[in-house]
Amino acid sequence: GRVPLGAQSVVLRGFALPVIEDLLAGVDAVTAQAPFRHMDTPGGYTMSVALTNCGELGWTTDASGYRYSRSDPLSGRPWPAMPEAFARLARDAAADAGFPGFAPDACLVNRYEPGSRLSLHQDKNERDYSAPIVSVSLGMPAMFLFGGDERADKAARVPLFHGDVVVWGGVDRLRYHGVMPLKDLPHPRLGSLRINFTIRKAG
Ligand code: MD3
Ligand code: FE
Repeated sequence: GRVPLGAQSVVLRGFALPVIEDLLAGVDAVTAQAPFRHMDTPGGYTMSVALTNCGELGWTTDASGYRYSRSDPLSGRPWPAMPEAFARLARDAAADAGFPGFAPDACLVNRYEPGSRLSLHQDKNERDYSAPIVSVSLGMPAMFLFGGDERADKAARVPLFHGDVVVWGGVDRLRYHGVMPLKDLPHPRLGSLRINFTIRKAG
């Protein structure tokens, strides 16, 4: 099914299910080169979500701030290549949602355990907000929070399940969003984990 979230954002329920094993193999290939790690925020917290990246550019955070970089600060090496299955799925989903010609150069991979959460934020470190962001959810379900253009705007709660793909663009690109603390509802394929990856044009 197709569930509109905003004027230019849509949940494509189960869109990733036909290629799920290719995507999981891609996650394993990426994390073998660039393992999940808990990064520090400029505000002095350590994220409860562990992350890694693939593609030319990777999103990082430390005490000095948020940024995209070409290399993994843990290894000093370039981030692993974006698996072809990620790029193809993102292009197909973006086109389906009205954003043809999506050419991503970055993919942020988030790993949630029970209790992990992501507080309300905007994604503003990308150079060009005209490109959409495509997100893919794997494993345990999560309650996604979809707010407005200002932090104080009331946020809608949207459940996201294994295999769901969401495309955000246009007027919805800078809306506040977050993820509620994960419940422990073990998934048959991934156990007590949720993996979300977001495919982006950052540079
Ligand atoms: C709405 N990740 O990595 S994906 C993130 O489930 C992030 O891990 C969440 O927020 C997760 O930055 C949510 C959905 C998402 C991603 C980017 C957006 C929603 C968005 C950008 C603008 C508006
Ligand atoms: Fe985000």
